[in-house]
Amino acid sequence: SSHETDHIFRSKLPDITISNHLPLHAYCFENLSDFSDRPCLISGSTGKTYSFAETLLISRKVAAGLSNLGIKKGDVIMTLLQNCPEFVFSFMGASMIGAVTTTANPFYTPIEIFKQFSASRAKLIITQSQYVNKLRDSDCYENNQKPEEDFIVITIDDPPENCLHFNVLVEANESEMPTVSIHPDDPVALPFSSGTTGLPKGVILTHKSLITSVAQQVDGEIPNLYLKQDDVVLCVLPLFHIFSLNSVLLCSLRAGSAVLLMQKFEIGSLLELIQKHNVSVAAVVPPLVLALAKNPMVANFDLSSIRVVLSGAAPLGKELEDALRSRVPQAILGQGYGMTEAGPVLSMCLAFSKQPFPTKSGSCGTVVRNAELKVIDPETGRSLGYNQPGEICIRGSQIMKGYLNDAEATANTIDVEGWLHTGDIGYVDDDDEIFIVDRVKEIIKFKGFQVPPAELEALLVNHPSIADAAVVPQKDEVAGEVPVAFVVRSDDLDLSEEAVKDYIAKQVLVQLQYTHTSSFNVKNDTFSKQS
Ligand code: AYL
Repeated sequence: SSHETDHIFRSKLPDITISNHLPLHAYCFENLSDFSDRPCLISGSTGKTYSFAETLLISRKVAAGLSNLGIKKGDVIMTLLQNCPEFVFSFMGASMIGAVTTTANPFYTPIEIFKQFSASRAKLIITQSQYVNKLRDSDCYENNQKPEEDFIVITIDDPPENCLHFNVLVEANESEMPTVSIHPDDPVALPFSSGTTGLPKGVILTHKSLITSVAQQVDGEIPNLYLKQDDVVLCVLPLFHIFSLNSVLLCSLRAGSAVLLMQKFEIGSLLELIQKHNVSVAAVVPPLVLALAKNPMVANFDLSSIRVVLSGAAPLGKELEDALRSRVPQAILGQGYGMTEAGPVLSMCLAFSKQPFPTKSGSCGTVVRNAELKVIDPETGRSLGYNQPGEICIRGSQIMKGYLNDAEATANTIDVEGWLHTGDIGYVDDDDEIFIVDRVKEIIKFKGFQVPPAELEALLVNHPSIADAAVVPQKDEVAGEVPVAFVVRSDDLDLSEEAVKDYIAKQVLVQLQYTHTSSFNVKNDTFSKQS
C-alpha cells in the first residue's frame, strides 16, 4: 500500500488559511469586535443572556481566579457540569492560562468519575453541589486509589462544606491573569474516549487541533457550516461531549452566533425554548430526531425558525430523516460525522454551506476542507476508490496529538504516515458524499454516547460468580444500540440476571437520565400508535 497509489478524497470547497498558530481562546474571540454587544450565551432555564464582551470578560476573570488558586500552564481541571454558562467560562478561562479541561459526564457513577479524575491528574473540579457527594464516595478509594494530592472543588451553586463558590473565580481581577506563552501543540481539552478498542482513554486535543476543526467548519469565504451572527444555535447536547463542545459552542463563538444553553433534554421545554428564542440551528443526535419527528407535542409549537438541523454522533436512518423533514419542511437536514480522536469532525453536509450543494439523505456529508480522507481495505490496507466500502482514515492538523500516557494505543490509531484509522466502514459516492455502513471497532453507541464493551466485560469478569463474559451491541429503535451481555457462571448456579444488572448499575452509568424521559414518552406516545 504505497502512498503514491493512495486514492485521496478531498472537500469540494477549496482549502483556506487557518489561524492555527493562535491559542484557542484568542482564535474564538478573534472577530469579537464585530459583534461584542450581541448575545453570546443564553441560559434556557433563567433566560439570562451574556453578550460576547461579557463572556470574554468573565472568562478572563475565571482565568485569573484559577491562577490565584494555583492552577498553572499544563495543569488539568475537570468540569463535571450540565450545560450552563459557567461551563463556557471555565473552559475558556482555563485555555487563557494554558490549562487543560477534561470534561466529565455528571451522570457518571463515582467510580467512573474517579477513573477519569485520576487518569487526567486533575487538580480542581468545577461542578454542581448535587454532584459533590459523588466525589466523596469512599467505594472509589479501595485498593489505595485515594488521590495523592488534595484537589479543590468549586460549585456553581451554594457550596457544600469544604467547597468554594464559583464566585471566587468570577470575582478575581482579570488584570492579574498571568501572561503565558501557549504553543499550538499544547493541549487544551482532554475528553475521554475508548476509540477503536479497550477502555476509555484521555484524548489530547491541542489548540491547533481544535482551531483547525472549527475553521474547517465555519471559516473561509464559503464556510462549510454557515453560521450567521443572527443565528441562535441550540445547545441541548451535553458540552462534556466533543460534538456539542466543538460544533455548537466553539463554532458559534467563532462565528458570532448566540448559543442557547439547555441543562437537560425534556421535549416540552425544548419545544418551548425553540419557539421563544427562535432557534435557527439545531445540533441533534438520532434519538432527538426521533422525538422531534414523532412526538405529538411537536404539532403544538412553531418550529419555523429552524433553518438547519445537524445530526451527528450515530447513524441517522433515511426514514427518520424523512419523517423529520415533514415536521420542519423549511429546514436543511444533514449530518456531520466525527470521532473524538479526529478532532472531531471528519465530514459535514455541504447543504449547510454558504453556497449549498445538493446532498442525499443518509449521507454523512463530504470530507472537511484542509484534510485528506481515504478508504482502505481493512485486510490489505490498500486504498480504495469511489463506491467501494472500507475503513475510513483521515489526515490533517485537526486530529488528536495522541492518547494520554498511552503510546501503544496512539500508535495503533495513528499510523506512521499520520493517518488516523477510525474503525468505521464507509464509502465515498460519485458526488463525494460519505456513507457509513458498518463499524469494525469495539464500541457500542447508545444514543450517540460511547459504551465500551471492554469496560463492561472487565466489570463482569470481576464478579466472583462470573467465569467469562462478552458484550455486544443490539439494535434498538430509540437508542440506536444497547449493550447486551452474555455471561458464563462459575460456581454459583443461582446467580440471577437481576443480580448481575444491579452489580453493573452500581459501577457504571446504565441509563442516561436526561434522555430517559424522552425515550419513555416516544415509546408510549408513538410507537404503539404509528408502528
Ligand atoms: P465519538 N453517522 C454514523 N456514525 C457516526 C456519525 C454519523 N454521522 N458520527 C459519529 N459516528 C460514530 O468519539 C462513528 O462510529 O464522537 C464514530 O467513529 O463519541 C463514532 O461515532 C465516534 O464517536 C460533529 C458531528 C462531532 C459528529 C461528531 C461526532 C462525535 C462522536 C462533531 O459535528
